[in-house]
Amino acid sequence: MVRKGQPGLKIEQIRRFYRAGNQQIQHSTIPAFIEIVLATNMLRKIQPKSFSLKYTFMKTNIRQIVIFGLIAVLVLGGLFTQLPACKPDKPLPKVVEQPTKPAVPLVMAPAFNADSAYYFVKKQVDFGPRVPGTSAHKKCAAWLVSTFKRHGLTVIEQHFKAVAYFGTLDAVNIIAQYKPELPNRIIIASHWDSRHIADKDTKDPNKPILGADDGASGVGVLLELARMLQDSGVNVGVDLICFDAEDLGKESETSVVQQVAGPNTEETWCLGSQYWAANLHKPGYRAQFGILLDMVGAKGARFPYEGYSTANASGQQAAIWSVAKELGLEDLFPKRPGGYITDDHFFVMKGTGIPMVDIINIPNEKGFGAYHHTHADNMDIIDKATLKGVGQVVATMIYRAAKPI
Ligand code: 1BN
Ligand code: ZN
Repeated sequence: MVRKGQPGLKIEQIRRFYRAGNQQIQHSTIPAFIEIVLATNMLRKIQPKSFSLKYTFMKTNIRQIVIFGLIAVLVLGGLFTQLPACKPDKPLPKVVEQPTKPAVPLVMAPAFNADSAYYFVKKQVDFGPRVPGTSAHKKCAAWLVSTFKRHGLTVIEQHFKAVAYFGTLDAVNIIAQYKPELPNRIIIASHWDSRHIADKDTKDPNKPILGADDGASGVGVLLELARMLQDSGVNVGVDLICFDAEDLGKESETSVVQQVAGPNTEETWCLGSQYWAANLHKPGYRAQFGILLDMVGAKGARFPYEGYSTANASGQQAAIWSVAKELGLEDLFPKRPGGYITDDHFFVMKGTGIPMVDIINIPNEKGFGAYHHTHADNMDIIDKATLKGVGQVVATMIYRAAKPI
């Protein structure tokens, strides 16, 4: 019990008094200097308002005088040691400010090289339309396999028959594995085929398209990631999967960007990912999560939240968009819903339960860009800045999925 006017108060007693006065001061929040101020305040505070200074002084015993004196010496001493620094003729010591470090530093990936990614996109387009069953398709597959191998990856070619709505075609999924021995794995995927028709074009709608964005852009990013990974030593298994026969589907009567998931022709699309999900390249294969890249290189691209990803891989989607924000890419990756797209990630999630996020260009509420499934999908619409933004975000996700060694 602390009584007012009690001589020789200890700090703990003062604290108790403050608590009793409902001031809720915690021990850990009181540094030594404040203790002294508190003590001085307390000594002042404990004097009844009606007492004169003289009267109070007379009542104070020697112990109080000693304590008061000590406090005065400490406070004034502290002040005087600071004062010389304020003299104009004495130069201030150079203060080197230390940046405040976060408790756990965030892992950053090396710079993603968009010039190199662009070169890889162009190389694919130079083969011509890569429609399953054609010679351009075969030649491009051989080049993809040799390029991944050249970058030190272990490649599996998964050949299958793609049963399209208009016939059966030879197709191949290409799985390029970085550190195939590691159990902790992630998938970065894209489709590598291009559409057999330009069904949204007024000119030559029955001819196949080059698919610079719709096909080659995603694979261009995968190839550059392979080049980055080869000497990185980054401690996570990465499967760079090029799905075939994604774009042989039958266009439905409704919008391609369905605002609600609906019935129809969805299983005529994404034949490669459907095959892979039913015939995993390794029995019992698992991955932490996957990222699908589809149309990731066009000028003016926007990557909003794709609906199936939000519904089934919301945590991973939020993580990707938060990396984008951290990298100053919130314009490219707006946090708005973009509708539901029946893309390869849909079949991967349906068949394996591995959460997978689709990064896909949906530039406005009308849906895909005007070039989509037309002959305008050529190198003219490819923008290195878009490749760079997507590549840097995905590279960061890979580096952050790695376990510290
Ligand atoms: C994406 C790009 N897709 C094809 N080219 C997949 C898709 C399938 C999109 C059906 C909409 C509907
Ligand atoms: Zn397409």
